[in-house]
Amino acid sequence: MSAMFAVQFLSEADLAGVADPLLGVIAFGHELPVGLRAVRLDLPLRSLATDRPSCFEAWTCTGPVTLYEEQGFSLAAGDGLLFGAISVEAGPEIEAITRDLYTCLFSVIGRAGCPNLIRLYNYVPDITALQAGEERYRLFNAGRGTAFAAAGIDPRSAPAASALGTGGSKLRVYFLASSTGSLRIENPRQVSAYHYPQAYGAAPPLFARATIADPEAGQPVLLVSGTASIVSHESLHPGDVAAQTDEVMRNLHAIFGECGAQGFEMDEVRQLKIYLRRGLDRAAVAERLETMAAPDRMVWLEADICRPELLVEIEAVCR
Ligand code: 3EB
Repeated sequence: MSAMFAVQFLSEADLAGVADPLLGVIAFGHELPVGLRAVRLDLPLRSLATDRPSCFEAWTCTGPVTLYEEQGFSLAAGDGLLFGAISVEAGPEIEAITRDLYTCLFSVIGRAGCPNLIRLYNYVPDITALQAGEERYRLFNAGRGTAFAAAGIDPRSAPAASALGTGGSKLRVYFLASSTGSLRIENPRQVSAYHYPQAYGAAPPLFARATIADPEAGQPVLLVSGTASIVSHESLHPGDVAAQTDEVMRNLHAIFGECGAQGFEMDEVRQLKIYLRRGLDRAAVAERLETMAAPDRMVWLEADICRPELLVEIEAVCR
């Protein structure tokens, strides 16, 4: 049985009427509706979509869903899929907290029979602040790396991911995993994250540029990682949000171009999440995106990007 899932942005009214079983619902800076039977996660990020009263990210599947909790995670299992979310106080011990969180995550997905991660989302408080002389994002990477190594997981099998700053004091992570395998896509314009040089920290970030879930099935889905203005391993166009956006678009085109026979097209994007360090840049960035996706398929969020010089990061889901 191949896993079938979908993700879409919904208003509160649409969420109440959604037909397929919910795995999880993510709220960006809004209160989550009461009585939702799903994994629920609040992300304290400022939503920049002033023209939309409420907007939630809804993950659905086709079969019945079982909700449960384990090792601090809220979990939804169904259809050979496992959706999970966790929030933990981060504090100064961000490296150890991240290591322990990921160690629990690997244990939880293994016990559920869904060891194949499809997508990971990481939100780190004060992500670019210094902690005892080291950037907190680098400490996060160290903790994540230790947990991957301890679980015996090959860095090249890490799934698509995002890592952004967030308000509040908690480290928030959510994920989708499956019982079946998925395909990892790299970007020929960029050094693979797990091969970044030590200049970006002793432990490299662990993620693929994209995952294709269910490449064998009739309905493959492309999940593109947070994509920034990075070529090779270097940040380009510091201080120039328009040029950074154009560079992000070139990276997205390159990633889509790697999907070969699956034939994903950028005009098929069903979900586009745009993170801006400065909310004021929205108009300048929107102009560069042109008609990449209909407005109801886009969410604009104010968030710190993991390198201080980066002003914009974009992630996408296709089909
Ligand atoms: C980059 O390409 C930009 O640490 O999980 C993007 C997606 C980024 C995921 C992560 C980091 C991560 O290096 C930052």
